[in-house]
Amino acid sequence: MKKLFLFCLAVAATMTLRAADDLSLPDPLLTRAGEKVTTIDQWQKGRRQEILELFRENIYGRAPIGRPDTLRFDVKEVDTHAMNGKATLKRVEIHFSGPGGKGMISLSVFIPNKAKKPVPGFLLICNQDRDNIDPTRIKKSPYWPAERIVERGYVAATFLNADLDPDQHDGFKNGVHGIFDPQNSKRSPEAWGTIAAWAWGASRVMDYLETDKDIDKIRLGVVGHSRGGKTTLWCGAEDERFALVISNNSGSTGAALARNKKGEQIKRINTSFPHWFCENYKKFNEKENDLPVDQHELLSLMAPRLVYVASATQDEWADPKNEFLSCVHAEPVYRLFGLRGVEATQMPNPEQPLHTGHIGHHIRIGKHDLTEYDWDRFMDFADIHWKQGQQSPKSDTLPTTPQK
Ligand code: GTR
Repeated sequence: MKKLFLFCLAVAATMTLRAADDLSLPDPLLTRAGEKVTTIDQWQKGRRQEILELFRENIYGRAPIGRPDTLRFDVKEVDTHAMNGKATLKRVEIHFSGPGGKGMISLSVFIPNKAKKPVPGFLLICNQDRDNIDPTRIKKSPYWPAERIVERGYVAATFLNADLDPDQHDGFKNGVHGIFDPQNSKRSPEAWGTIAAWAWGASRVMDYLETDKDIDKIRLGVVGHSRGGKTTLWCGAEDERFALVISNNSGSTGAALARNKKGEQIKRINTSFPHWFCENYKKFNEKENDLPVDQHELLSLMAPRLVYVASATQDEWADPKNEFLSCVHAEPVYRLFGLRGVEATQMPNPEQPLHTGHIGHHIRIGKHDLTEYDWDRFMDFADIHWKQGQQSPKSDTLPTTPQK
């Protein structure tokens, strides 16, 4: 049985490499100097840093600061009877300041009362309007089904991306760019864009979450849809405290490979949203093959943590096929850790999730959106990998523990 499994892995590896060659994808396990990465140590200390730097320099930009010394948490409200007594709601203000002024993230967290503490959970980076994340729960939205998340035994936390940086091209004056960017000097072509600013915000929220004794800081997922999904991937690459990184319908410069991409391409995204990425990214307009990285390498930066890519059948702008191929081509890095990746080389059928490996995937029937179906699949995946067997994979699927 074990021999058969190893044989299948070897065949899959060959197929993956062949497909990678066809697309001229950079090999995540080959350094710029042409050295093959064969050990975890070489990956962690060398190649991982090299890839991360390439993404900073060419795509998302470089944040000028990590955790500011001025960071301060102010717990404004603790309501132990939220959701008809099913949850405790905490509303926390996360304050910071820099040379250009002050900022604040407003965080809402629901912790299931019945669950054993500390409780694992999900942090949504909300890029829709405030009504989708109403902490009073007068307004409810499938975009953030907080009741459902709590019912399934998880923490539901969220904040608004606009708290960090409004989604407009204002020359990087407002939001955290204005607060932390070097004053009176010309902006570097590697300076952080808006996606990186939102990702930085999720890390500041993590700074709070890891201090809360009710929350299981080693089992926290970060979730985002579309531009929010691009943000979660960049956040998970920069901040290894997130144990699970979920990108929903993230498409261009999210989960989807840039090379040979259908729908939105680099020139288009840089034209419609000139503030999302660093200035250097514009060099790759209509030149996706010149990029020294591709998005499968962004996924590979999550290894050995869990990563999840969700697509939708009608979301052609995002390109579900290239989102899936990214998962396939990130897999060699997971195998270096002795872990399974997405475990498929052919596009799966709609609503047939791939959950047994460390790279999760599903394609929902429908349009570009974040729905309760998606959330339920994210929680199924977390159940399998975090709660070990409460909703275990079917007996004919393979275990998820590392292979020796
Ligand atoms: C689109 C954009 C996509 C995606 C989407 C969204 O207009 O082209 O890259 O991010 O917005 O965030 O909803």
